[in-house]
Amino acid sequence: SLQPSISRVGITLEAYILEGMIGLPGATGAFTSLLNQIGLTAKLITSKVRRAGLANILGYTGETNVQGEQVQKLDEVANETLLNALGRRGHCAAVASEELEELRILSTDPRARYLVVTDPLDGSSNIDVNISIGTIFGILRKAEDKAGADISDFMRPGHELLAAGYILYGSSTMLVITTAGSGVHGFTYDPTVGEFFLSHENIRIPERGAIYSINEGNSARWTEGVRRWNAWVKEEDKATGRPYACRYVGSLVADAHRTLLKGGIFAYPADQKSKNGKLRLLYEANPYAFIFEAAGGRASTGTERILDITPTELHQRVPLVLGSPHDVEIFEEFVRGA
Ligand code: AHM
Ligand code: MG
Repeated sequence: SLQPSISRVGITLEAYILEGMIGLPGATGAFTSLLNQIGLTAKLITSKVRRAGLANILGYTGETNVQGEQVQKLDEVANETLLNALGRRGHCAAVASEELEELRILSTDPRARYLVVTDPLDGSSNIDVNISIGTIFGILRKAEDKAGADISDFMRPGHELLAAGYILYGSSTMLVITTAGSGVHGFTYDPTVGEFFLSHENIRIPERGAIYSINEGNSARWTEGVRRWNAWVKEEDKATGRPYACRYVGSLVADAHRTLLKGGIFAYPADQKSKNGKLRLLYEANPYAFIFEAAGGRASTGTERILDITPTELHQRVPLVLGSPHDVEIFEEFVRGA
């Protein structure tokens, strides 16, 4: 008999959101609208990132262009693009951005219930060398009905996130997103039609992997536990698939994306110089921890679950270990000295 055509090909991000495949049970139109604004932001920033190399030539960005105009850096452009898009519909009360010293209030309407945390353009050291960069975001709900928001509204542990995702400007642009309980889904951008199409439905991280990702240049400053773990991944042992391969782009969005799809481990631990690690709890660690757990992976500081940490400052740093459950477990064992 003929099978009806229930095609998973050609589903756009918008359609997926509209069908409630990503969203919240009983969600209001406001949340859906916010997700759509993020989809729009992804298109707007990608068009800017894709012209980055032309910036100085064409005068889009840079320091001072040939016309002598003051021009902006790409990370500032991404930040403004995102703030404008999120501010347009009025559902987002405030944004905490890695690019901004202070919170940015977008709406003082008490009905604006959502808060966004973001690193608008992560991997800044890779911008000038044409290597993958990305945008990271998370959405929280304001606990109280009040006009605007203040820093205390953002001091929520990551397990309270309603949604998290990232946009990777790689050889293609991809948007990966999860809303509480809906699984992790990836969409690939087709620039010829200007749409994100579902390409990776229900991403699950492998139980264990064979790749480790860490800035090994810092090894002299690591703790003993991290050094012993590092020696372990490089040891020869057929039974446990070692030595692991080493891959380190230096853009979290790229390193985490590879880890999510292929399994293994990414770590930016604390060291003698960076006592709390380098990455930011609100903008980087929490969104990724939320995504990795939703995909069956784990996210840890090495000693505790990232999503359980209650932040005390906006720009707080945290040691970050992301990956396959088995690989994060092994890292933790070495840190414990087991
Ligand atoms: P940024 O927010 O200034 O771009 O820095 C964050 C980046 C991450 O993308 C990446 O994981 C890390 O810094 C790399 O740091 P390092 O160059 O110390 O290895
Ligand atoms: Mg960053």
